[in-house]
Amino acid sequence: MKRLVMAIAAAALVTLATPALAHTTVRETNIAENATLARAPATFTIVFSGATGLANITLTDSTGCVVALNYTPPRQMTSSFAIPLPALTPGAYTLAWRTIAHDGHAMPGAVHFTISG
Ligand SMILES: [Cu+2]
Repeated sequence: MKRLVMAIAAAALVTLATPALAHTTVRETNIAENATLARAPATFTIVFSGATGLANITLTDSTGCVVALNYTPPRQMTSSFAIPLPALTPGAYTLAWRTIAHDGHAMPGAVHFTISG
């Protein structure tokens, strides 16, 4: 009986640990958080710690207006994404995304930056 209890406890621990393992973290972006840039790079690249789904990514300006991106996330999970950026006028911008982990959980992320012009 004691062995069974321990087996159940071990299984519970594995279950608890799984969500963190299933999630990925941002390893690298080519625009640093709060960066000030003379002009937008042609492409925003983001690398995750492992394969993840990208549900969506949006670019908004300082007034909250959406700046159209000519990009459709791939259907399959992958660890790096390259999103073409349009030319941007000076101002503050936010790139916000939502990834989907292997366990189906959505994870938000964002990078804020300024185009100084
Ligand atoms: Cu999860």
